[in-house]
Amino acid sequence: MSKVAILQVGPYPAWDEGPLGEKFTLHRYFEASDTAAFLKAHGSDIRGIATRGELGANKAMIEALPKLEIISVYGVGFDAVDLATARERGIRVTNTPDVLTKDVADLGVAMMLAQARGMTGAETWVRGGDWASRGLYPLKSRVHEKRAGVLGLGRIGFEVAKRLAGFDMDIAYSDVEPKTYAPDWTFIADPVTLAQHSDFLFVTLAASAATRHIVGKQVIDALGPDGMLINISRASNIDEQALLDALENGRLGSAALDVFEGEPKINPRFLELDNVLLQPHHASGTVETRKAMGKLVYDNLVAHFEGRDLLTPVL
Ligand code: 8YV
Repeated sequence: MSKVAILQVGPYPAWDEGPLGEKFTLHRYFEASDTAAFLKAHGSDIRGIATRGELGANKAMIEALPKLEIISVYGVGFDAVDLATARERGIRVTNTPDVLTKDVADLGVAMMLAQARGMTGAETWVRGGDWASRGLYPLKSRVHEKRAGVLGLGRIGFEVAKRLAGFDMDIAYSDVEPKTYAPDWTFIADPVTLAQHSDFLFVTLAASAATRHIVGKQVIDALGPDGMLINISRASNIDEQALLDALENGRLGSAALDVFEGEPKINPRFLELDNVLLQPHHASGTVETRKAMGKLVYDNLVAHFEGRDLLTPVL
């Protein structure tokens, strides 16, 4: 029996590509120089998409695949998948929740600490010889016992807040409603008020059309010249132009960012700033988590084509 054809939208580590390639015929979209011609050539056979969180599957891609049955996302975020088109066509969608939650939270907290204590600059201070020639590194502000705001207390936000509690921080959060699982933290419905009440504001919202630019000029100004914004969700949750303006003119103290509009080609204005910590969208990037994510992508595809229940369905 011939293998089911899958459109592979982005690369995976070898330990995922191996089993996927044995089980399915993989069409490697990301290696095509003319993607439209590629879809035209292979589109009529393809029954599944294996994609990554940030790459998703847009309307044009889904529409080019008349036999498409399932989209399996390597990532918890499925905002880049055109869910409306998938729903209309009865196409199933899966993601990789839970397995990455703690790694994403770990990186968010690490970014806060690294940025607050100036660790990137401190490393350069040592390596560049400034320690020996200029002496002590400039003093930074502390993190413990400060006020943290968590915008979106879902799985990842909850794990961030749990970690911040270990630093004796005063924790508040925004969400659509107060969470019964967060009795010790202050619920503040309005993001602007949350920002006013925060020294460090974490953005941990699942991105959607409704949350686009939820962190805009008002939230940024409320966080203020001594505040720090940490984004481990999606770039679309923040108005990036407003963020850049505020970082450039000191209306916002600093930022630590793992996600960017148009990544990996980020706005060059970020590179000119010394009050921002830049990370290459790697919050889920540990071997352990990526292996678990790859296994879920594979297991969901196999379950679907063997007629079994999906493990982590979105649709
Ligand atoms: C990426 C993510 O998917 O989980 C998500 O939504 O954005 C990440 O885990 C990861 O970079 C793999 O592409």
